[in-house]
Amino acid sequence: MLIKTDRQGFDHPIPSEIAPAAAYAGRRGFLKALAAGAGGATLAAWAQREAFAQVQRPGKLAPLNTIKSNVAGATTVEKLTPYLDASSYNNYYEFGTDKSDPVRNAHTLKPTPWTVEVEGLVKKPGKYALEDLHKLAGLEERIYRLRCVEGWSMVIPWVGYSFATLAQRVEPLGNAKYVEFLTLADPKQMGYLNTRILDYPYVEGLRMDEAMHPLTLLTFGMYGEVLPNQNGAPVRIVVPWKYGFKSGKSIVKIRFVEREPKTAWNKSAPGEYGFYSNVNPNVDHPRWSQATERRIGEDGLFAKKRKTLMFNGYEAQVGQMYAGMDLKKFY
Ligand SMILES: Nc1nc2c(c(=O)[nH]1)N[C@H]1C(S)=C(S)[C@@H](COP(=O)(O)O)O[C@H]1N2
Ligand SMILES: [Mo]
Repeated sequence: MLIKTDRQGFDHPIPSEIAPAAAYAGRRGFLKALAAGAGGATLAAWAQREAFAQVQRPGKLAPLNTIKSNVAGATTVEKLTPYLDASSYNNYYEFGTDKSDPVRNAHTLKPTPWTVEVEGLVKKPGKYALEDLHKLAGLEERIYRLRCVEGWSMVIPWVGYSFATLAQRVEPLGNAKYVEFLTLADPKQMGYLNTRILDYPYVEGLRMDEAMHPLTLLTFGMYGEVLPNQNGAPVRIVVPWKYGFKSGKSIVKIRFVEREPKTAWNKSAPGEYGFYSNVNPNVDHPRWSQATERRIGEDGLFAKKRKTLMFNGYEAQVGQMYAGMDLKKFY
C-alpha cells in the first residue's frame, strides 16, 4: 500500500492484478492466454478456471463444530467472495508485496506446531498451544466484509470466536488499556523480511474496548477450513470495522499494555495510517478517496464502484465506542 504506486498512484485492480491467478497458474498458461489476445476481463476469467485446481486447500478444521454467529448483526447477507479470490489476492508483505505473492510464497510457513504467548498486564499470563486455543470456545462462522485501505473489499466467512473469550481467561488488570498483537517474523519461514518497507514483526493493536468487542474475532479458519498460510495461518485477528491492515496474520504474541502500541503501518507512514483506522468514507487517505470500493471477484474492472459504508457497515454495533471522538483527528 505505501510503496505500491502503480501508474494510477495507488494499488487497485488493474488488469495485471485482477488476474493474480495467472501468476501462479504457470508461465506457459499465462503466455498462452496472452497469445490468445485475452483482454483483462477475459484473462481474469480464464485465469480463475485454469488456476482453480492449483490453489492448495489446507483442509478441514478438526473437529469443526461451527455454529452460525450469535453476534447480532455480524453476519452480512452479501454474496461471498469466491474462495479462489480470497486465497490468491492477498496482502502479506512478509511473503512479498504483490497481491499474487503470498499464495506463491507462503508455503514456507509452518503453521504447526504453534504457540501463542499471552503476556503483559494480566493476572494469568501463559502460553497456549494452538490446539488448546481451538478448544477454548465453540467455533463460529462469521461472515464479515473485509475492506482494505487500498480501496477493495471482499466478503469472507471466517471461523473463530470472539477475542474477548481469550482475554477473559487471562484476566486483564485494571491498567491494561490496549492490546498489542505481534505476528511471526522468522526469516527461515518468510522470504521477504528484509524489504525495509515495514519494521518486523508486524505489530497491530486495539484499544481495550475494541479488543473486547464481540465482533473482534480470533480467527482460525475460513470457508469451513483452516486458514491457508497466505491468509494468516494458523491464527489471526479479524476486526471487520477497521481497514484490513489492523487484522494481523499469524499471531505469536498478545500483550496487554498501558500505552497505545506502535503499529507497523503507523511507524512506516504516520501521516497515512493512524492507530484507529476505522473504515470511514468521509476521511480520505492523503493520496486517494475512501468513499468507494471495488468488490474483488465480483465487480468487473469497469463496473461502477460500491459506496464504502461507515465503519464498513458495522456502525450499529461499534459506533458507540467512538462517540464524541474526532474521527478526522483519530484516523
Ligand atoms: N502479518 C501481516 N498481517 C497482515 C498483513 C501483512 O502484510 N502482514 N496485511 C494486512 C492487510 S493490508 C490486509 S488488507 C489483510 C488482508 O487479509 P487477507 O489476505 O486474508 O484478505 O491482512 C492484513 N494483515
Ligand atoms: Mo490492506
